[in-house]
Amino acid sequence: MATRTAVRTCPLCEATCGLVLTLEGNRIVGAAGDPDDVFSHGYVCPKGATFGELEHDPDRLTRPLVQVDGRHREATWDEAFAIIAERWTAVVDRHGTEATAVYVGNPNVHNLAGSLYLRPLLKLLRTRNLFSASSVDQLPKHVSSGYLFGDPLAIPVPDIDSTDWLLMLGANPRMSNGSLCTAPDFPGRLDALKARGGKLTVVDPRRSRTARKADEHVFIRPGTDGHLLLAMVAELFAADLVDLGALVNVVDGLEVVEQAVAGWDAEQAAAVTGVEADTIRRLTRELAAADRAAVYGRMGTTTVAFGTATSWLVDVLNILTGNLDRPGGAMWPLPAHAIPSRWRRGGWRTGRWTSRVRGFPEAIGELPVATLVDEIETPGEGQVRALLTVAGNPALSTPDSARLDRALASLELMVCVDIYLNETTRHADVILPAEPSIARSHYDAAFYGLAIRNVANYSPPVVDLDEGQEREWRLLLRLAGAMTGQGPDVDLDAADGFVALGLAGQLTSSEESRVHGRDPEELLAATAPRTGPERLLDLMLRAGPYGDGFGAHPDGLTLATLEQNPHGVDLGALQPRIPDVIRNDGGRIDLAPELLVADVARLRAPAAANGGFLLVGRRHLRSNNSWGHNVPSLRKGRDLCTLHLHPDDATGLGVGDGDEVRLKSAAGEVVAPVEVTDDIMRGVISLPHGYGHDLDGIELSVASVNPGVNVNILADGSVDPVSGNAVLNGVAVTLERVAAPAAV
Ligand SMILES: Nc1nc2c(c(=O)[nH]1)N[C@H]1C(S)=C(S)[C@@H](COP(=O)(O)OP(=O)(O)OC[C@H]3O[C@@H](n4cnc5c(=O)[nH]c(N)nc54)[C@H](O)[C@@H]3O)O[C@H]1N2
Ligand SMILES: Nc1nc2c(c(=O)[nH]1)N[C@H]1C(S)=C(S)[C@@H](COP(=O)(O)OP(=O)(O)OC[C@H]3O[C@@H](n4cnc5c(=O)[nH]c(N)nc54)[C@H](O)[C@@H]3O)O[C@H]1N2
Ligand code: SF4
Ligand SMILES: [Mo]
Repeated sequence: MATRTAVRTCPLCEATCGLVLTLEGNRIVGAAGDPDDVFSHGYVCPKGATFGELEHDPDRLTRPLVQVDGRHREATWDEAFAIIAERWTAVVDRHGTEATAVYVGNPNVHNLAGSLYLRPLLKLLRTRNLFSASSVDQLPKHVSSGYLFGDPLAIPVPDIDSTDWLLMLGANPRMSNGSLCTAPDFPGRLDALKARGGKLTVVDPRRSRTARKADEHVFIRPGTDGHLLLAMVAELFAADLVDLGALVNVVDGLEVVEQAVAGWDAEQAAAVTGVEADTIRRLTRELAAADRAAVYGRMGTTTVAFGTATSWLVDVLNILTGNLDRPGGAMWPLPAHAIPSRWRRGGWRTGRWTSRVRGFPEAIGELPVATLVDEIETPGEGQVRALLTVAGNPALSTPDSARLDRALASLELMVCVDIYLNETTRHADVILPAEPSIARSHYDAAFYGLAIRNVANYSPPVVDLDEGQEREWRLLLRLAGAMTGQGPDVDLDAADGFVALGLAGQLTSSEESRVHGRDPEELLAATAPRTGPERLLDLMLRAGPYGDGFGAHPDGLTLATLEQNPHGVDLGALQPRIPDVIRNDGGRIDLAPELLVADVARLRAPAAANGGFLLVGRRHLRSNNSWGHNVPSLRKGRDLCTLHLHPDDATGLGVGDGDEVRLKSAAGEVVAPVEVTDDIMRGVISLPHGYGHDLDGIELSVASVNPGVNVNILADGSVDPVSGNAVLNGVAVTLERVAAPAAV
């Protein structure tokens, strides 16, 4: 059969690599890095290279499923939506909208449907029970950025292409390919940092692949990065090394921070973190002395008990050394699509409401998913009885999973938009499958706002929909109608027009947009005949900072420009953005937000002794959270779901490679095979997440052959109290050897 090629951005992680797909008809028969991509220059990882296998996975759902007598069977779309319309509204009629909840998962930020059409749906559902993967991930960074800069989306990213000195805590981009720092070919960029004489220091309780190739690796006791960074801040003040540089006139609260850290020092931090005091002082001096330096923290700094304080201290260090908002430091991208802020200037805060059972504060409109289980289990007004999940697998990804699994089974109604019958969706009454990824368009709205260069790249659909498939954005609109009493049939074109008009209205009323004051209807007319995500994207690009402003800047960007440039448009290196980027009153950085300064006291309090092991996670190139395990090529090679254990600890327990040990925590227990390695600190163990594909009623024929264990059975629902983010790293567990079966 004749083949053709298509160029497309990979939607599988934050790196946004360009792929060249080879197709026979509608089938992908090859995937390679796109050498002409303006950002990734041909880089590809094993997930991108096996994209075709994932797309054409025979277990992928192509028709709606409904559950009858405990079994799932295929149904028509009309049947599926009729059930949803009837039963969701019945729950609302009986118990109110607060008895309904939504969980949205990670792939939504890799997909225009989720990025553009979820928000209107969530608004219409009128419930505060909104949960997402953010609260098992980066929520602390949103909260610290919200308080520092007035905008929880204004997350500074390390300018890794031109820095001289990079301190990386709790991140492993040679495996993850980078997070909250979109940089395709992260490994190559770290190599380039080294080649130009720069220095990379990695802080991690494991000698990760990134740590191994760094100039310096510092082992740290899990969960204590905040203590380390606090000492570095104290040392900057004590040694008179604070130099705000160009930030000197925009920072408030310097003295408050100085007071808050006074009396804390490298020796105290050393006792908590296990990092030598001399190392802490030396790193502080290196940071202060470097011309262009950046501090960057990821999963190991956010999914811990002090996640928000640690995330804040990362940027406090960037600010105190004058490295924020300058090339080679920590900078803000300026993406091509205008994102009208959901937050009032000068008004951002958490805790506008609290969760019903455990009283956790709302943050960025969400409640912590660690407490979803409490909201389902605990009787009373507002008890959650119906749940919608969109592209999420909380049964594996969120804490106290065994308990959550039981709670999901107890719901009156569960509706899932997903592509698999998996650990979460097996509980669904109705599953609505999304279309194949290559049948939809792509633009990384979320990640261009976190990228180390300003780039825009749009990929049109590569294939048409097959008969019987539906577009996910249309499913979300239809759900909005069905769940709010408009019946199972909604005029989707009218609903889409309504969403577009709303966006145009937001853009024209935003002072930051190139279409401020214009008539929304006029803009809509100018985007004709586009509809759906393309219309929304065209509006955003044209209103955005490089846009044509619908005629006001004739040479500016439109969606058509991106269509003409399939390898992307490079909009240049990051530029300083202060004061525009700051949304606090007066355009000033609040270095000392009350909530965070108060949390320093918690950080400084003596920690309870822990006799057992501390559990941390890890990622691998051949795995993708919980849904990358059904791709045959990625499952080849050695087993990835093993328990990393230091040789001395292995000796102490009397176990060796392949032996099984039982891990017990406050929440539960699992049994995992040991892999002895001195790449991990003594007293620390590591198990990856997203495994445990051995449950009844799932259809993952490859993943379930070697299912692995679900590490989140061990996480007990503890959170960082400031953000509500789950504690997934630094979980206290005890280990015991599983006795070998007696010989017969
Ligand atoms: N212990 C521990 N737990 C963790 C982590 C950790 O490091 N350690 N990491 C956390 C992090 S960072 C994250 S982001 C979360 C992820 O948590 P989740 O987002 O809940 O889980 P994923 O594994 O990403 O599952 C994504 C789901 O979306 C479905 N899906 C894939 N593509 C599509 C699509 O196009 N449309 C729709 N509708 N569905 C689709 C998949 O089938 C799968 O069910 O896990 C978190 N959990
Ligand atoms: N191949 C692959 N790539 C992925 C994913 C995937 O599942 N597979 N998931 C994607 C997602 S959703 C995300 S959010 C990103 C995450 O991207 P990263 O944060 O870079 O990913 P991790 O590999 O989880 O790296 C976390 C590191 O923190 C260390 N660590 C654990 N606890 C601590 C601690 O207390 N202190 C310090 N300093 N370090 C600690 C761990 O040992 C680990 O090396 O990766 C994305 N990319
Ligand atoms: S690094 Fe991420 S974006 Fe690039 S090919 Fe791999 S999965 Fe895709
Ligand atoms: Mo994530």
